[in-house]
Amino acid sequence: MQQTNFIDYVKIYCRSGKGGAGSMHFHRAKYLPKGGPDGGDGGRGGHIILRGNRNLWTLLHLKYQRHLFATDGGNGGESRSFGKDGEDKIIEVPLGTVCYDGDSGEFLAEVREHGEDIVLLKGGRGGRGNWHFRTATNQAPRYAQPGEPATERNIILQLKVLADVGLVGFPNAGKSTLLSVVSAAKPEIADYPFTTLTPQLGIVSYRDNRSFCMADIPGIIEGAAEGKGLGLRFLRHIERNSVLLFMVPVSSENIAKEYNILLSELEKYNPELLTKARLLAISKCDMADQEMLKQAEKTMPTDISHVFISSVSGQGIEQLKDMLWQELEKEENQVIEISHLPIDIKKIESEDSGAETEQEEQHTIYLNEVEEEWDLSKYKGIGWDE
Ligand SMILES: Nc1nc2c(ncn2[C@@H]2O[C@H](COP(=O)(O)OP(=O)(O)OP(=O)(O)O)[C@@H](O)[C@H]2O)c(=O)[nH]1
Ligand SMILES: [Mg+2]
Repeated sequence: MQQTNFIDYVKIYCRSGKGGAGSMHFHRAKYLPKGGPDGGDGGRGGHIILRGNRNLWTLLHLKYQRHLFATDGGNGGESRSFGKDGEDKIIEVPLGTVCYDGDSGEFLAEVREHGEDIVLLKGGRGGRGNWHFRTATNQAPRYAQPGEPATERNIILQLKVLADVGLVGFPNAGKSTLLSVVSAAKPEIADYPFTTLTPQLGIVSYRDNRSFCMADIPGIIEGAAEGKGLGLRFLRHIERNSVLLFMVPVSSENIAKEYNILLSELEKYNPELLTKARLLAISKCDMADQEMLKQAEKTMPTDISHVFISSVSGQGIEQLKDMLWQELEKEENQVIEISHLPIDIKKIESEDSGAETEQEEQHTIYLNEVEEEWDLSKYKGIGWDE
């Protein structure tokens, strides 16, 4: 069983600092009976700030920090001295982190750049001291403003990995194997479905020192949108990819059908996913005979360019890289804007909280579920790795 430190979901309770109170004070000095008001202003409470950090890859460092508080502003003092500003609480997050309201699921913010600061919760303003309120008719105001209260909020941070190419396919389609062949990543590979339980990233080096990033996500099955298999929550990791690489094994009886099932699952998750550039790789071609190839050609979808590959023999891999690079170079694929739909808190909590502790148990449940309705024999590898 794969142990993972890949945390892509955390829920945190945040509270900003409250503003310090303004001071009500009168100047006092020897031989100066009425020194006048001199109460200073209170300091601002600390903000809660999200900051992008390109050296982080997961939200692991936040997993055990369920409460984050900024400090309060100091109170104003005599002689017009200001209170100290509260200390901001900075939450460092990997690029591609999206922040939602923890109670309503509403989208709040997204961190995309290194060093980018987003103020999630503002600290309360400090109150003004009585020095501010002196006027010609009221030269000795006996009041000062209190500081503004703190604000609090539950927030959900979700990581949506930033990769160029995302792999989409049924379990056992050979996604992880492809990633292991084109990059230095070492994902787990096995001939049973749902080997990959968390997204994996690899850097694919291309000609002339160029490279791009590829994301391997867990397999998708029909009904994933309703929670079958590992569900669709991992699809958030391909939301920002420029190109989607679909993978269907050559042994599949009907390639177009499998491809369309995958497409419709993506659409159910977020229709905008279908606006991305797509390529289709027919995998495991080393085990194809003439008849299989003929059948594959017959059932090939017509609206997508395809390439026959084999991660074992290396067939078509260079061509695939060329095709991916061409798509990545296209201007229209460069800027990836996607609207982040609000999340369904109830659904996600049942999925995500369980994922950490009961992962193993769920895995077996999924397998059982799948075995009932699936003929797995056609997905078995040919055992070259034995
Ligand atoms: N013959 C052959 N077998 C392959 C090829 N690529 C993958 N396999 C086998 O197919 C099986 C599944 O491969 P994986 O890479 O784990 O598949 P996956 O798509 O990542 O599967 P999940 O992580 O479960 O979604 C393994 O037994 C691989 O050895 C290939 O090009 N040729
Ligand atoms: Mg895999």
